[in-house]
Amino acid sequence: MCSSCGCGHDGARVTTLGEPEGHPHDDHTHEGHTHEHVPADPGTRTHTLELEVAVLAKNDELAAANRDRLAGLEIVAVNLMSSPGSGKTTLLERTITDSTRPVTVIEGDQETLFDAERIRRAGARAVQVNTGAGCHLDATMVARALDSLDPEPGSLLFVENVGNLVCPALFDLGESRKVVVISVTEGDDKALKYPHMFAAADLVVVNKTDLLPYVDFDVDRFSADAATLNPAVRIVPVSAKTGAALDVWQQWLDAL
Ligand SMILES: Nc1nc2c(ncn2[C@@H]2O[C@H](COP(=O)(O)OP(=O)(O)O)[C@@H](O)[C@H]2O)c(=O)[nH]1
Ligand SMILES: [Mg+2]
Repeated sequence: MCSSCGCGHDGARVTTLGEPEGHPHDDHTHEGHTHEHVPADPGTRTHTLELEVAVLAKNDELAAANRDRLAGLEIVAVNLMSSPGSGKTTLLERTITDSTRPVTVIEGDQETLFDAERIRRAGARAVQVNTGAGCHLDATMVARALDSLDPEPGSLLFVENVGNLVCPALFDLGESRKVVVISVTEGDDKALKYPHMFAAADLVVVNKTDLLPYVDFDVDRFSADAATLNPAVRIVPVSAKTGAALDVWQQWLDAL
């Protein structure tokens, strides 16, 4: 986790983008500390581990509160995780267009409002959480984002996590399902290299299948590796660009 990888949070920023285009609305930005700062510890490994356990336990408590809050509103929340560039935002743009339920999105990136702006252009409400030096979203950030976003009862909420196949796996956000997106340009060895992420997933989207003729990604090998880590995991190969097999993804979402 973060005290191991060295990332820190000097204060995450939550920015609410207004209504989707055609529905003008004021933007709001809130700044402040949302994450207990874990100082670099030159001392013993034991002390570092104690800090890690304490931070994760606190996060789990806050995630449980998020889960209760979302359940009370009958909102299904999907935590989307991947390396940077695997196609999470592109997949969301298509999903917003195809969804029969209202969709809202919490966008996580270290900097910029780019992805929240893309979501808004696609027709859904979004808030952007900028984590600064942080490499993942945590339950506190999601709680603050929910305060701003105020998603409607019965809607589908996506949390696009910070692009990273490591730390986001450890932080429960209070989501209903965890989805990992991997694109075929990343190599078919990634399940075994990043086992925690794939072991935690309810579903893995293998994106950019339109590029399969040009790369040596073996979908069967990848699926077999993922199954050794997580026998129950569902693998859905799609192309968010061409729309190939997105109906399978949409059906999985509809069944949640
Ligand atoms: N060829 C191809 N490119 C894609 C696909 N999905 C996304 N991309 C491209 O991959 C890049 C990163 O996509 P983005 O959605 O921003 O990824 P994110 O960082 O995971 O949100 C962009 O240039 C997209 O156009 C796909 O299915 N096929
Ligand atoms: Mg993105």
